[in-house]
Amino acid sequence: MAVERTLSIIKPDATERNLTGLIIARLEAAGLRVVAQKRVLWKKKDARKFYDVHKDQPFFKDLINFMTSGPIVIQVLEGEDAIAKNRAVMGATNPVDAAPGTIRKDFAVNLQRNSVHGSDSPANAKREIALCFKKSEIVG
Ligand code: IDP
Ligand code: MG
Repeated sequence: MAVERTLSIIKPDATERNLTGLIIARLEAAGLRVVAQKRVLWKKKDARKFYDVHKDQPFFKDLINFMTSGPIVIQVLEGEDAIAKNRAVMGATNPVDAAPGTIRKDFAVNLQRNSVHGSDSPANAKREIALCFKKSEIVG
């Protein structure tokens, strides 16, 4: 294991329900450290660029509408094995399949409104962090 960085997003369904602090507490309790953070409202073009990998999926348009429907909190998380650790704390994409005690099991509304995003690989973590933050905005 090595110290890694991963990109996390607290999605509009969670900011709307004022769950930002509860979700960050879960991440910190798991040993992840917030080394960059901002609350923003994405334009459609921002969301399309971020989720470009899903552009051919049937859910793409709905996903873009959802991710631009309200404020999001974007973070860089740092820690041992941070990419896999964050995915474990998040739980499965569909909350119906998520393990007990995970963020998605406890907070997600449904498959789309599933409260959090987390990078799924070192290559995607690097791409997503570079897309969302300047180097000078990340303070470890
Ligand atoms: P992940 O967020 O667990 O990595 P992805 O497959 O990368 O899941 O999908 C990105 C996001 O798109 C999901 O978190 C969810 O918000 C949404 N999504 C994924 N699959 C579906 C679907 O079948 N219907 C509606 N929304 C979906
Ligand atoms: Mg994904």
